[in-house]
Amino acid sequence: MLSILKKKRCCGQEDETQSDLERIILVGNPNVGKSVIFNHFSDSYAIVSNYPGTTVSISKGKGRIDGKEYEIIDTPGMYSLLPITEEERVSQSYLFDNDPFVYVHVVDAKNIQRMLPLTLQLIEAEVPLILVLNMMDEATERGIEINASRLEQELGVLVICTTSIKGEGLDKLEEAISKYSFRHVDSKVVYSRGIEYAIESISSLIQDEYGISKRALVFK
Ligand SMILES: Nc1nc2c(ncn2[C@@H]2O[C@H](COP(=O)(O)OP(=O)(O)OP(=O)(O)O)[C@@H](O)[C@H]2O)c(=O)[nH]1
Ligand SMILES: [Mg+2]
Repeated sequence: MLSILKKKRCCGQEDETQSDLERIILVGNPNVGKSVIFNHFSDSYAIVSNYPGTTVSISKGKGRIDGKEYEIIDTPGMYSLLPITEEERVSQSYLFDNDPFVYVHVVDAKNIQRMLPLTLQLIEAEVPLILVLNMMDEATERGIEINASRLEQELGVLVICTTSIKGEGLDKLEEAISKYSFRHVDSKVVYSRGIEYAIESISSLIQDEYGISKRALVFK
């Protein structure tokens, strides 16, 4: 099960498919608008290729935000950090990759309740994160109101509302990315004393550094 886990690479160890640019990685459930956002940010030279050893395609492109160039990666949809499908395994492998600048976690605002479990897992993994509530047009049509600033306070991560097919909110997302700096956020899910004790005990046995927190690794 841990076969897809990669230890954090040490400085100087480069893989030829990686550029020196800071990377923005789009993650989230299937069909939430990740690729629409990818197409907005990435230039016309985006490359679609199969993830090594799989038939799962990954799009990589470059994009300029506030004068700075980034590599942007569009991952296949995933429901959970406990992967079942090959697509989820591939998406998850990006979570263990070396230090992306930020993960942009895109969710479908009209189905926010179904989406937030993955958000909580990403917070638990202590990865750099911006949460994008996309498809706000459809949420609004359905009379769903979301207090984004309250959600931001509760979760401790930046929350940006977008309707990506109309380009709405993408300027705010650009601004959030350009000003982003990582801030540690404690896990929002606290288990019973026994489970927390087990998490603590197992974490203390993990010596190496991975792309996600030891707490999240324990669950895997
Ligand atoms: N109404 C509305 N539709 C959107 C919005 N963003 C994306 N869509 C539509 O939602 C569908 C899915 O968008 P994609 O960008 O392909 O979604 P994805 O997250 O990349 O999906 P997977 O690659 O399957 O994981 C498309 O038909 C988009 O046109 C939005 O803000 N509002
Ligand atoms: Mg897509």
